[in-house]
Amino acid sequence: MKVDAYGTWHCGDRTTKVYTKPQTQQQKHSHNLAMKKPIYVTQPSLPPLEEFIPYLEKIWKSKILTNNGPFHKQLEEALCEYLDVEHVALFNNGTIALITALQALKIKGEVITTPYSFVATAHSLVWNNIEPVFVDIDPATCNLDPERIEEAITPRTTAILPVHCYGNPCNTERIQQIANTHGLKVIYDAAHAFGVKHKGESVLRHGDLSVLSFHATKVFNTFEGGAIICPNAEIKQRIDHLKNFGFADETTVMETGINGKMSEFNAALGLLQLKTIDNAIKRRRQTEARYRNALVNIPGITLLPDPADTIGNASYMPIMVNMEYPLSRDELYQKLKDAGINGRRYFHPLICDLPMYSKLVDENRTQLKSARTAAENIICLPIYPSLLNKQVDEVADLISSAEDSTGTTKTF
Ligand code: T4K
Repeated sequence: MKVDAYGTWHCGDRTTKVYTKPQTQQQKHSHNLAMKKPIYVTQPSLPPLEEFIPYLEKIWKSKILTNNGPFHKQLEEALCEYLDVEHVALFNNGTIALITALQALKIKGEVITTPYSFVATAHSLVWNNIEPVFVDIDPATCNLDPERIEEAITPRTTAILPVHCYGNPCNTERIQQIANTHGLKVIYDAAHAFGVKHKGESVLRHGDLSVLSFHATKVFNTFEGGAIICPNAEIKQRIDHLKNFGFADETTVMETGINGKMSEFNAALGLLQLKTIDNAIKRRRQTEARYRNALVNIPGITLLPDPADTIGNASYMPIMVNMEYPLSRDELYQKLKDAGINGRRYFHPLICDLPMYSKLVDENRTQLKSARTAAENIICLPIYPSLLNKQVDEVADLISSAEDSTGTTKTF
């Protein structure tokens, strides 16, 4: 007899909802698991529904649903202030924002980027007919290793597209130096870096443009959404045209734009989310500290170093499972899953190993050793504001009491 995640008992080809009191230890364990709600890698923060209703009433009354409406304008202003940046252009998601950022700077040819990211980073290049050139990461940050960039530059290289992976700031100074030397643009994929400060200033102030994601799984969410952070009014204007089909006014189409606009619904939600974002990030950071404290001394588990001079957003909780750990990464991932804890292997597989990219990688030209090691060892543990301390402890306890292949339980 088996119990599924919804508490339904399956016996042979019969399925029944009849409750039978669990007798054996094994049955009790299965029963507890079935009764328990799974813990996901993340869970979106949402405001109380009643607080959203007045915003919806305003939308219903005005009938302005999109196209740079009042909530859209307010959110752009509020985000400039909150993020301490000059200009924000809102988008319907981070991927379209990335595609548009590349268009706005007329990037062509080859772009140097990281294979250790979500697929949208490289996809945004291919959607612009640009060839991604994958360069290895620094294992301490999981970000593009600046010391490997120059060897990948060719006459066709026009830009660098680094990712602030897990919200860890890239080495922005070194990347800018390289870009200046070789006349390259820099666009940061800052999908994970909402609110991150480095050396006292927003990490979003670096490069020519930075791109945020406000997807449901992100630190700051508008259900779906994204933004481009622009350093000046001219580029913001160009991006505003591009995200609205290229329209500059009723009859003038400046270029072949796209529909990347954020709706009033999402913008209104964003305004409400901003009210609680400081507390949400504070709570994430507390959870990260609790995990770090519980996991720091477990042989075979490595935590990424806390980045220097940084106020992070604890958007992800990556751990590396090394050779000394009694279980492989995938065995630990499965052990957590069996206990209803859904970690994720962000970012495995590497983008360069996906079928549409694998032909592009010439390992003789660019070794991706650190990226491969990270992709083979990583698990991102659940982290989100409503995750309880006791749930964090449960995850940490499961990791610290590992069984090796002989079945012996080791408690560290
Ligand atoms: N660049 C980078 C570096 C990125 O990480 C991303 C997105 C982008 C660019 C593109 O930005 P967007 O175009 O998405 O704005 C998720 C997200 O879909 C994706 O936005 C994110 N990165 C990526 C890292 O993670 P999945 O396939 O892992 O999502 P999913 O649906 O499996 O969600 C993970 C868990 O979150 C679920 O198990 C449960 C929970 N969840 C998820 C959703 C969608 C909820 O509780 N509620 C929800 O509505 O990709």
